Amino acid sequence: MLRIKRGSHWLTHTRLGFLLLVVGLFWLKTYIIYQTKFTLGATGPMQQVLLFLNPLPSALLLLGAGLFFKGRKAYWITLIIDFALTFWLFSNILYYREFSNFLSISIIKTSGSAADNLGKSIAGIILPTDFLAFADLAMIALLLGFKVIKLQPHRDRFRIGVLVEAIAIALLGLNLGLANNDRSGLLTRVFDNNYLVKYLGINVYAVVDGFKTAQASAQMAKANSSDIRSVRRYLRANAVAPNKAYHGVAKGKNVLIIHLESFQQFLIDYKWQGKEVTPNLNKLYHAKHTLSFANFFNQVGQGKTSDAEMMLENSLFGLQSGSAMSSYGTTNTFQSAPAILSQQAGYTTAVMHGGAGSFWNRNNAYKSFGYHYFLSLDDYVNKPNYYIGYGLKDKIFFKQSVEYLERLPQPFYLKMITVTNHYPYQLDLKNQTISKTKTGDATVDGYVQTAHYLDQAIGELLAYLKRTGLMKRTLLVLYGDHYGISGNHHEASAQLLHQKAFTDFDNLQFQRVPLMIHANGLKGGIKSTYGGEIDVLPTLLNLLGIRQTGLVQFGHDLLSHDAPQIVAQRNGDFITPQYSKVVGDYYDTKTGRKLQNFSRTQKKDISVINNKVTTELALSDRVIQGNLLRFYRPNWFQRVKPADYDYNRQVQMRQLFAKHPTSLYAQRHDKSSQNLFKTDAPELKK
Ligand code: GP9
Ligand code: MN
Repeated sequence: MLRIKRGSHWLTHTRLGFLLLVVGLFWLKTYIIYQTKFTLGATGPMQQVLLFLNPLPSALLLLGAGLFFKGRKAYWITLIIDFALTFWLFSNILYYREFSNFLSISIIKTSGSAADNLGKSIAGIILPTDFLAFADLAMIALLLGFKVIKLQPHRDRFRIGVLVEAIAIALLGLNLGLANNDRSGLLTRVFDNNYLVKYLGINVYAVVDGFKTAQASAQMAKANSSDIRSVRRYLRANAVAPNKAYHGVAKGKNVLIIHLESFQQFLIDYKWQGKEVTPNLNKLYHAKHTLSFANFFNQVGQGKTSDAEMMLENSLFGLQSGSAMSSYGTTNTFQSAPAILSQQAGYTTAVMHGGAGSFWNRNNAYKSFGYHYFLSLDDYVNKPNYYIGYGLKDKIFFKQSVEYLERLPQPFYLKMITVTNHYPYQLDLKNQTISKTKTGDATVDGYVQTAHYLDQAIGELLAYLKRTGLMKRTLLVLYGDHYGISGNHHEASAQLLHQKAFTDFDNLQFQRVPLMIHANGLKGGIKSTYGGEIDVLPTLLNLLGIRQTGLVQFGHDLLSHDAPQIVAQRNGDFITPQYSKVVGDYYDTKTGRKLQNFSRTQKKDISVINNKVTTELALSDRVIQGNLLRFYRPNWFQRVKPADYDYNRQVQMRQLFAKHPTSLYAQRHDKSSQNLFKTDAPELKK
C-alpha cells in the first residue's frame, strides 16, 4: 500500500514521474488506436510484439526532450509535443478511414487535395470515439489543473535526460532490428505504408516518409544519364510484342477517353432492386465492337485520380507516397500520350473537367504532358445547383463541353473527366432515380445512386456522338480510375456482392475497374487477359498505329499474345491469373484459397513475380524521382516545352474559336451541334 502511495507520489511530484506518466498514457492509447482504428493485420507473435512495442521508443525520445528544460517550460514542452503527436495520430485516423493509408508529407505539402478530400467529408466520417485520442491529454490537463500533479521546479541532472534519451534510442534500435529481421528490406523494398506503421509505428513512419521525400529530391540532383540507360535495358529485355492484327485498326480516328470516376467493375451488369444500375455502360460493355476487359485493375496509390492519369498518359506508375502529378508534374520532362499523338499524327489534344483546374496540379502537369487545351471549371457556367462535391454534375458538364468539343480540330485526343460519382456519393433529390442500397453504411449506400447518374450522363453523351456522326470517327476509351468503395467497408461490400464475408483477398479482386475500347468496326469481345492501367497507353498506341519505338513505358499491349498478365499494385501486392498477393499473403486467384504449403514451383513462380513487380515499381519511381526523361528521348520525339502552352481563358478561347476546317462545327457549315445534345438534367429544364 505504502509502495503504491509512494509510487503515485513519485509519478505526480517529479519530472521523471510526469514524463513516464505521459509516455505511458500515450503508449497505451496509441496501441488501442492501432487495434481499433487501423487494420494493420499483425500476424504471428513477432508482429504482435512489435505492434505493441513500437509506440514506446519514439514517444520516449520525443517527449523526453522536456527533461532538458527548466521549470514550467519543461512541462509545457512535453505537453506540446504530446499534443502534436496526438494530432498526427488523430489526422491519420480520419485519413485512414477513407483511404486505407497513412498521410504522407508529400500529400500534405503538394496538393491540398488530401485536405480537400477530407475537408469535404469529415462530418460524414468522424466518429465520437475518435476524440478519445485526446483523452489522456485531457486527463493530464485536469491533473495539472487540480494540482494533483505538482511541478518539480528544479531541473534534474543533465545526465538523467541523456540516460532517458539513450534508453529511447536503444529501444528504437531494438525495434528496428527485430522488424528488419522479420521483414528484410523493410525500409528499402517495401512499398506499403501499413507495413511501416505495423513494424515501426506511426511516428517512425512519419520520419521515414519525410526522409524518403528528402531522398527523392537528392536523387533528382544525383541522377544522370546512365540511370535511364539501365532502365531502358530492363525494358528492352522485358519487351512484349504488340498484337499485329490490331495494329493501326483505329488509325486516324479521334480518341475520346472517358474517365469514369471511382467506377468499379462490379457495377457492370449489377442490379439493385431488380434495376440495372448502369444500363448504358452495360450495353457498351457487351457490344460487338467493344473490346472489354474483365480482369483489368486499377493500380493507383495515394494519388488516386492523378495516379490513374499518370499511368494512362505515360505508362509510368504513380509513387509510393503522395501524387506524382502533384510533386513532379510541373518540373519533370515527360513523353506523354498527347505529345506523341500530336507529333506523330497531328492530333489536337484537350482535357475537359468540371472541377478546379488546380486539383492534382493538373494545370501545370498537362503542360508538361503537352496538352493543347485544358478546359476546367472556370471555362464552364457554374450555378449553385450545378455543382456537387468536386465539380459540375456530369450531365451539366457534358452538355456544356459540347460547345468546346465541336470546335476541336480533328483528329482530336480528348479526355473528359467525370466527377459526380465521387466519394461521399451525394446527389440532390431531383437527380436520384434509383434508391440507395441498404447496407447501413452511409458512405457506401449512395454509390449505386451516383453511378446510375454517371451512367445516364454517359448515355446522353453517347447519343450525342451518334447524332453528330462523331461516333463513326472516334475510338472511345472508357475506364474506371480506382475503387469507389475502399477497403474499410468490408461488411457493406459483402452485402453488395451478396457474399457471406469480404476478405482482404476479396478486396484485392475488388480493385477491378472497367476498360472498354469501342469503335465502329472494331473486332470486340470480352477479354479475360489480366492487366492494369499501366497497359492502356501501349494498347492504345498500337490500335492507332502509332510508333512506340524507344518509349519508356512500363506497360504493354493488352492484346499481345505474350501479355505477361502480372498486375502490380502500388504497395507491391499483385494479381496474376494464378496468384494473388495481398498484405503479404498469397492466394490462389481462381479459388481464393490461401496458399500455405508452397510447392517448389509455386515458390519459384512467386519469387519471379515478386521480383518483377518490385523491380518495375522501383524503376518507374527512378524515372519520375530522378526526372530521367530529361536525359533521353526517342529520336523521333521532340521535347515538350511547357511554356508553349497557355491555359488562360482568353488565350484558349481565341485559339479554340478560330476557324478550324476539320472541326465538327466547320463540317456542319458553321452550325453548332449543341442542340443535338439532349439532356434530362433537371437543372437545365426551362
Ligand atoms: C477532382 C478529382 C478527384 O478533380 O478528379 O480526384 P480523386 O479524389 O478521385 O483522386
Ligand atoms: Mn478519382
